[in-house]
Amino acid sequence: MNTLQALIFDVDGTISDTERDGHRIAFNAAFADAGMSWQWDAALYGELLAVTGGKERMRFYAERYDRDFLALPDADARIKVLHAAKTVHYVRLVESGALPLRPGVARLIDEARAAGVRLAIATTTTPENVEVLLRASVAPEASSWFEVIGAGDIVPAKKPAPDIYTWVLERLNLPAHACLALEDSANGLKSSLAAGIPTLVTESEYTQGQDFSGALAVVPDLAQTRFADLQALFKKNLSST
Ligand code: XBP
Ligand code: MG
Repeated sequence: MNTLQALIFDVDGTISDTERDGHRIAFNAAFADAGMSWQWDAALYGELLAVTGGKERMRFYAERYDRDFLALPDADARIKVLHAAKTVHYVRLVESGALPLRPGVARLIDEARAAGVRLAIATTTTPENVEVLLRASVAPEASSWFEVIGAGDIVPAKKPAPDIYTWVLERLNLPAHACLALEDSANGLKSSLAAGIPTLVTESEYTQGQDFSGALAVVPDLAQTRFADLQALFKKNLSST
């Protein structure tokens, strides 16, 4: 199997810059609705992105900044409720068209489909968030273009653990070396590489300058990356391994 069989896309930061003006706003709206004083500005949110997963991120924040919250007997249940409310806000935001695709993403998806390459998603975000982003920002039927969508709590260990990529590979029934992953963060890259998948990194606003050792290449965005370039990178990597 020496031709590229599948492209596996990360979502947040790779398909769209969703964090600062999407997830962050939705978290803050959920905190305000619950009458809480938590408010995450753009800089603080950058620190919190060290932890993937919204529920895990809230717990990380509380560990650092609000240990009284964590001492509540129902802290975990509260986090779950807050997260569900955050997802409602996020879905509404995406539906409003607030989160456009990053440059080159739509074209690359079209080119890959035209070439008959299989498409999949591996993300730590909640499944509803993926569905709505694909529907609102790619095309109404875009979910059906992705044969496997691995998202959220489907695996207990989120990125940088390899589990979500391994889960997707199993469902695609493909070996890691037949695929190429597209990621934007060091945590995402660690995850895809630990699963054995060659990976191209498109830096995003929060991930510029992170350690991307092991990536096939690092580009500022996908505007100049054609599908043919991905195939060439893939082949070059195969011949060097
Ligand atoms: C990014 C994440 C997610 C989102 C928030 O995932 O870490 O946690 O920030 O989404 P990726 P949830 O880059 O892997 O797409 O609140 O739904 O977890
Ligand atoms: Mg990402």
